[in-house]
Amino acid sequence: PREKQWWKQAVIYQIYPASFCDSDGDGVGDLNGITSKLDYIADLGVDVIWICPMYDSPQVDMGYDISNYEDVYRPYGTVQDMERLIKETHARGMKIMLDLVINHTSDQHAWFKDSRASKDSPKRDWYIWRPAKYSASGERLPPNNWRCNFGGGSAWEWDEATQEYYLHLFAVEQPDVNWENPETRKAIYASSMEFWLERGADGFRVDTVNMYSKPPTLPNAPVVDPSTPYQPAGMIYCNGPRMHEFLAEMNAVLEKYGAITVGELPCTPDTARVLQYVSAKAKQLNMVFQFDIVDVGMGATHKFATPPRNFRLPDFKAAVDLTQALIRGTDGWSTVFLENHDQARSVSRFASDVPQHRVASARLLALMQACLSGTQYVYQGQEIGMVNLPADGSYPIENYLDIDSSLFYRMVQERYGKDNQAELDKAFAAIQYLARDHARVPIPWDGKGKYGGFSLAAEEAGKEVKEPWMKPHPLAGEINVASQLGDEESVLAYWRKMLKFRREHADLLVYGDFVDLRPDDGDLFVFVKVPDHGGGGDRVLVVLNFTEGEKTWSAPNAKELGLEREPELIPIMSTHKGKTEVGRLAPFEGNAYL
Ligand code: TEU
Repeated sequence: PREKQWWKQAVIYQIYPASFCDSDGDGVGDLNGITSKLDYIADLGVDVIWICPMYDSPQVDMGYDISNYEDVYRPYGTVQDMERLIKETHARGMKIMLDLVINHTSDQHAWFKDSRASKDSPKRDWYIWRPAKYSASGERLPPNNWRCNFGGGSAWEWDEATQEYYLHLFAVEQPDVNWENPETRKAIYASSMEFWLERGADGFRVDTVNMYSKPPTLPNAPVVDPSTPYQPAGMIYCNGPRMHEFLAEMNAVLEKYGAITVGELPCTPDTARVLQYVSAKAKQLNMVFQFDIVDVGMGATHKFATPPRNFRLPDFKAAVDLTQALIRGTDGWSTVFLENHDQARSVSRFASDVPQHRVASARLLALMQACLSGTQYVYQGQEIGMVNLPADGSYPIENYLDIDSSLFYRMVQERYGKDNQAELDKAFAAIQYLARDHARVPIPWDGKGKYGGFSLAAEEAGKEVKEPWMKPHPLAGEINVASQLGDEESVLAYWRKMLKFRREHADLLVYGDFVDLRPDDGDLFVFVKVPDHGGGGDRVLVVLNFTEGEKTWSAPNAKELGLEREPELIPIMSTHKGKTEVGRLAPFEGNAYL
């Protein structure tokens, strides 16, 4: 049987500091705001919190551009506030993970300032500098055709002063660190990891963990989009030759503290490759985030090059199957998540956010996730069923602030002209569907408070409260924490129930094997969880209706379920109250049977 570990059955709750809770009324979330909500989080049934970057940063990419690992972004608080948050988290029996962003730093980090100062700077080699190439006609060109991850431009930026290009896989202001340099690696471990482990952090969510080692020749990416010189190159720069050596080195540090890790693995669809990071034997990472599920419906050449809801349920199910397969017959481990700070809201993406269906949809997805194997992650606001920003004009494009959305929109304006309404509408539709902004709106703590109660404590203390850094959700009056807290029928109550249900049936729900019984069904998701040792014993059957219509279904027989006798199908959980009938499903209804 599969090896049990506390972190495998843990529920991890992700917090985005800027948007979680504003304790002082300045319109920006802060660490003391997080501390003030720890009881709320613990009550949900959470074991670990993960805080997105709270380090000092110019905030070009909301803190994923770090200018000092050893300090806190002042509007969020101080190192002392962080120490208090760690202490208070531990006092409630929870653990705390921080975000480890070490593929790149901010261009305002002292290391990069040194590096760019001159070609002879002792830190020149701490980043990735290359000379220009020249075309036959003498035009200056970047070293290769890689596109950066935001907008549509080159991954190389020309530095006028020292006449070389530097690599930035993300924003221009996020230069990639040169991991080939051992001195740089040592400095990274000390500054970003040990500094916080010494202060009580229990682990890290490791940003873009498979990008540290670049292929030495920096080869061109194949041309998939002939309309531009810059091509998506993730398949080239991810999973480079020295990745596992670097991770082993990092682990020597992490192990001293018993720290746990979850690493982001974009551009890695191959299960065998993923296992090299997350098999227990490999000792690289405890957990990984695969992108297969959250990439469903995204454009092939560019994330936003897609019309809304551009996928069929079987695509979604195949992606779920792929991530669940990670633990099938292996010593690897999986994660369960549909949301994070980079994703639009799951109810809007994978089910339905229209008023008559959104509560059922949120419950349906909660039930589904509770029944999938791996460590469960919940992103702030997911537990109250938050949905995407509306497309009805109440949240215009100017309100979208994320660099990913705004650079894309600007690229479309530049390419097609600011008066090409058809192209602009298409771009906005994609943003309304997939933008990271949907996850970054201030949490509505109380629909009756100002700005959705984002700064409620300050407001109640009679302070003047500023408008939040990002415009509040227009539906804050309808979807907020306060109105769900006392309501047993709320999405919040349902999530709490789901996390408990998951714990009670952990052998099957957390550790069991997943089998999709009807992979081609375009309307229903029907799967079974079987004991991981493959032998006899209970199974959990899960039936989920992903449509707006009523559906009928026939129960799988003993053979399909791997049982000797026909199953009795005892209902153990439903999205709909008092539901026991087998064979009929209301819109977005889901049921689990033993
Ligand atoms: O994201 C890494 C990532 O690989 C991308 O999928 C990113 O989400 C995508 O380009 C956006 O469309 C991580 C962080 O989670 C993200 O917030 C940061 O912006 C990024 O790294 C750079 O640090």
